[in-house]
Amino acid sequence: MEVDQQTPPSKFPELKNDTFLRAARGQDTPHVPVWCMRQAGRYLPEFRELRAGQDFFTTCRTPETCCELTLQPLRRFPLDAAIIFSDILVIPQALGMEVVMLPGKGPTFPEPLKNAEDLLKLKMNVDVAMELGYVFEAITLTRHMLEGKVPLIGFTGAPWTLMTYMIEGGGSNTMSKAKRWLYQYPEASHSLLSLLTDIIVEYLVGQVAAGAQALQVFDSHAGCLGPRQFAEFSLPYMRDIAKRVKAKLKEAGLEVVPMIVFAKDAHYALDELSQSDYEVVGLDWTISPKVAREQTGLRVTLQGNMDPCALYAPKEKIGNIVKRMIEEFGTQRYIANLGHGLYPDMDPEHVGAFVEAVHTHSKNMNQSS
Ligand code: 1CP
Repeated sequence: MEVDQQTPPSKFPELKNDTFLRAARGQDTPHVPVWCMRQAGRYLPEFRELRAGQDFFTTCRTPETCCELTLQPLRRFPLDAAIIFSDILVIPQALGMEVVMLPGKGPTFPEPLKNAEDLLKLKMNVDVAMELGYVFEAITLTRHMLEGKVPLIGFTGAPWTLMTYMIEGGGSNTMSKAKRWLYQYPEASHSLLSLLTDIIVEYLVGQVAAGAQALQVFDSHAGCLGPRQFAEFSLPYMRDIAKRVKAKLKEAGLEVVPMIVFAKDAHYALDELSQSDYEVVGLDWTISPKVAREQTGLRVTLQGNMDPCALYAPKEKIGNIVKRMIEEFGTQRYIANLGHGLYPDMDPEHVGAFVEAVHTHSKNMNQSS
């Protein structure tokens, strides 16, 4: 399908299922909406087939393939939202860093940042539309091809999580190289986090202009920071992102879309996160829904948080786990999800059982209340 990039958002097909957006905005829903982090992923045979032999970041730069990968899980499961297929590491690439995907090893930076002087190697005035326009194209195309079935979520990595990859050069258990910067080069760390924040703000506004109907900020590596370091090196930037994105959307006459913050393992910051400009707070599985609700009240919608590994349970058991989870969260101001992404060895049928159980149990609970 030919898509004119100039098509104004009003020309997008009408949304048929707004359950996810209603929940995100704190409105009542007839059932609990559900989606899964990493729903477009290697656990699906059709995903592996389409990706076979193609370089990961080449895929990310091919809007037609991103669109197809985004749609694949929706053909199998009655999910209530789609998330654009892309990766958080496209931002370090836009800053001029090389990132390659090594089979069996994951994303790798051949030349990670080593010391404060290395910041000079980064591009300072990134033209976001030029460097990341391929993501915007993928979003616009996908929004059309979704035909209004469900809303499309755009996303970004949070400044701190992106900083960890840029310094560690890839995945890490301790994040000790990146954390070393916080103690040895606090000023340079703040410069890098500010630079990332500026790009992220523009990138997220661009995603909404292109057709994203909600935005999620992934601070996947928040957990290696303690409360003090999170308060200094992550939270202010996360807050700034939500505030500035919303102001810019208003200024540009674009829809002010709901925003989700997912700061994995940062339970100590739940209260503060629920008082920032995010409508939805995503939770990992290591916090009980009751405790999370007590800390956030009804200020925000909560999203999460089934242990992804619960999908290894027999299908019949998944229903019980889901039922208990919804009972604890309640059926309103709640978006069901996993506490982190799906793993490649998960059985798609079990993912289907999870999605179905959320709909069935939440409808039953709504009817009997
Ligand atoms: O070849 C492949 O298919 C590699 C697997 C893969 C996939 C499917 C990677 C490499 N990225 C993605 C897509 C992706 N990444 C999405 C797509 C949309 C969806 O969710 O369906 C999203 C939202 C991401 C975001 C992302 N990338 C995060 C944040 C979420 C999280 O998992 O915490 C992170 C940390 C990354 C980095 C990354 N990209 C890929 C891998 C294997 C990793 C993790 C590397 C590591 O830290 O070890």
